[in-house]
Amino acid sequence: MPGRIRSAAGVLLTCAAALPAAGQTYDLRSDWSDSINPNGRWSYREAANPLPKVASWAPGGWTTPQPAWASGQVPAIPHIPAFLRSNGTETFAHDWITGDVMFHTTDSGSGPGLGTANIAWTSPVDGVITISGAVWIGRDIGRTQQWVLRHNAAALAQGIIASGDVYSRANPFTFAAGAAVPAALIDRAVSRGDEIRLEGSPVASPGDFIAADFTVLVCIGLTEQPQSLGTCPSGVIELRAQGAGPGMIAHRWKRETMPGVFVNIVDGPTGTGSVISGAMTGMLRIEPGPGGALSDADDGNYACEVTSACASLMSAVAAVNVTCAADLNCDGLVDFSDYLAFLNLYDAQDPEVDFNQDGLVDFSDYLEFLNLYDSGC
Ligand SMILES: [Ca+2]
Ligand SMILES: [Ca+2]
Ligand SMILES: [Ca+2]
Repeated sequence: MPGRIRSAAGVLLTCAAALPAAGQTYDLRSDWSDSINPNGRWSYREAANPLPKVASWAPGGWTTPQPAWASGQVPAIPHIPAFLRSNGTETFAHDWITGDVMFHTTDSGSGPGLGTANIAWTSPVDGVITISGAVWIGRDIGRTQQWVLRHNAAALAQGIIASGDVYSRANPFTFAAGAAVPAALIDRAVSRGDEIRLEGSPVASPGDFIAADFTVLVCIGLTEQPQSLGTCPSGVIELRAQGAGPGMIAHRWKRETMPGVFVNIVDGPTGTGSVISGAMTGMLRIEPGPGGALSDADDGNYACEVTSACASLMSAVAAVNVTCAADLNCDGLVDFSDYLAFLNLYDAQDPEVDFNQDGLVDFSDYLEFLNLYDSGC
């Protein structure tokens, strides 16, 4: 069921030509990998450095070693920071259960101290996300820790977790409770490549284990944006956009008819020599119709509105320019390479350069070409 509209230019649509969406909930716990880091959108790091795998990591009192992303093997220095998803074999007192994710913060006494331990999620979309999660002290031996949730450099939420505080696995310190503006975690705009990052570090004491839940829901986004392009009258215009989010994803291509006004495109002949297809899919195609061609009538700004079960979003705007017959190599530009192409075709008496269509390739075609060439189409 379509929900909120995410763009001033957007008009919410129901659309029959919907595609199934990939899973768009990213959960630190269920996405966890003991085999690769970065792991899809997640990485387990010290500062910007993803940590290597240590197959059998086990601090004192931890009877059964288990896999970790860590600076090194215990008891060697360094062995911290370390990130793990518990296999449930720890024998010291702790406040996590099998399957929970926890990390030991940077501690220069046991590690290189290269920076803050952090779990980063990197956005695959330009779009809108909702962030949720919580932290608590995973092991309480009196070491106070602080945590910060960031979007790139900006702090969204933060807090202190300490011995004897109210926080525990049963009552964790939620991101929302530590947020300066809790609503900023909901329907938050992100760009592809942005990081949402949970950082943990010691406060005037050694590092220790912070246990964490961390989930990012992509409400609506675009993993692919349409790109501006130019082509010649015999060419084909292909614009791509790929929506992402929960539920079925609908794609709806639009064209700007007045500044800022985008109107739905429909499949079929345009009436100016071209034919449109894919107007309700991830790829819009405009090509010459039977006996026709692309023309300046196809020039313009195009965009795709994508709609998930959660919201709608307008893509970036792609500018399309159809050139003229002087663009002989059909790359959307009229330049010296077209001039050379003309000379070759002229020498070969190729009918493609019979610009005045009199059945001959001669000097008058050269003059026609020069006129088009000088105009730049
Ligand atoms: Ca044009
Ligand atoms: Ca060209
Ligand atoms: Ca001619």
